Amino acid sequence: MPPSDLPDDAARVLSADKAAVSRALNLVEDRRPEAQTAVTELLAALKDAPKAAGGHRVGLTGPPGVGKSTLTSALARSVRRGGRTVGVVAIDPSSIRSGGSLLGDRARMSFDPSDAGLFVRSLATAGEVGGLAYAANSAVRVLAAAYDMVVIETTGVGQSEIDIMHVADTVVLVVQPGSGDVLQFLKAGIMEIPDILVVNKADQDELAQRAVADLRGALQTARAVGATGGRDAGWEPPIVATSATKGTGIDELIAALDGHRKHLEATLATRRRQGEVQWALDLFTRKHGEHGLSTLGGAAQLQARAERDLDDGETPLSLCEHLSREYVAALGKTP
Ligand SMILES: Nc1nc2c(ncn2[C@@H]2O[C@H](COP(=O)(O)OP(=O)(O)OP(=O)(O)O)[C@@H](O)[C@H]2O)c(=O)[nH]1
Ligand SMILES: [Mg+2]
Repeated sequence: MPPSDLPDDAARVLSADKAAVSRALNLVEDRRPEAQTAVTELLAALKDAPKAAGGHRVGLTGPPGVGKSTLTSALARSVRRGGRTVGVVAIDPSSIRSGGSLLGDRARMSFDPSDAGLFVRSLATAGEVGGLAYAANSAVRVLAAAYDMVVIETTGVGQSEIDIMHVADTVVLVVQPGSGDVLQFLKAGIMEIPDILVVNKADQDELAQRAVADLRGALQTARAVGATGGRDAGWEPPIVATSATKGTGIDELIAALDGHRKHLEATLATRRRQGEVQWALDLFTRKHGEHGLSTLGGAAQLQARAERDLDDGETPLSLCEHLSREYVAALGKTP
């Protein structure tokens, strides 16, 4: 679709107009029904954005305070120097927005505001159930239409790590030396194996090399047990030591990211499609529960249906709306 046929805002997002991207993310954050309808329309218009297909969606996750935001700043600066444009969104499940600023903002990133090829925003989700997934999915699609690389930062190991998997092509888990809990999670199969592991603060602690070795061990155990398996068998997750504050290891991280993106080339479309199916069904299930699923034929049937409908041009948000209407209609028919 040529830009002139698109709604104004979508065309502006495609041309990486910062004000338009910012407005779009304001809508994503706004949980009122009319805003959500507008997001659905916008995402439908951005669905086949030319930038999105060739771009890279990177999810950066890890425990609080390990240096994710500092690392994101360093990464974005390096990627920009290489010529690619970057959109960053930090999703903070614990914060709310007030008077335009984010209360309890944990992003703490420093960027050159005059750089047109770099966009950075925090998104509040105020701890709503499904809020992180909704915000992450929508924000990533907006940014992917405008920038070559999209980085999503989320804090926490657990649900946010699972949610981020559905939206990111590459999941990076950031830890710091001495973070034994993450090792335990990996070993016990509580956590999916990320695509890339980063040991940050490698400057601070002479134990950084030890941490890399420990992680390698935990990874081997996790893979041997095969509990969560990682997302694809043919990829050996690299472990990169970085210092976000000193800027060391950033080139290695970029090489690892580019390596993974290249590795995904053949399966990327399928991976993104699976993420969309999962998102559509998650949204529906969060609204209507197991009863919703079973009323419309069960998980397997809905999964197949979601794949077909998304191929036919639905977006995850519009599909969820259609399913909800069908569910309500079905309820009306049962005595
Ligand atoms: N020595 C050292 N300190 C670092 C490094 N990276 C980050 N820090 C410091 O660690 C603290 C937390 O950094 P953030 O980037 O805010 O960490 P975060 O993971 O984004 O934190 P949350 O978003 O709150 O989970 C700050 O004081 C940083 O200056 C590093 O490589 N070395
Ligand atoms: Mg942060």
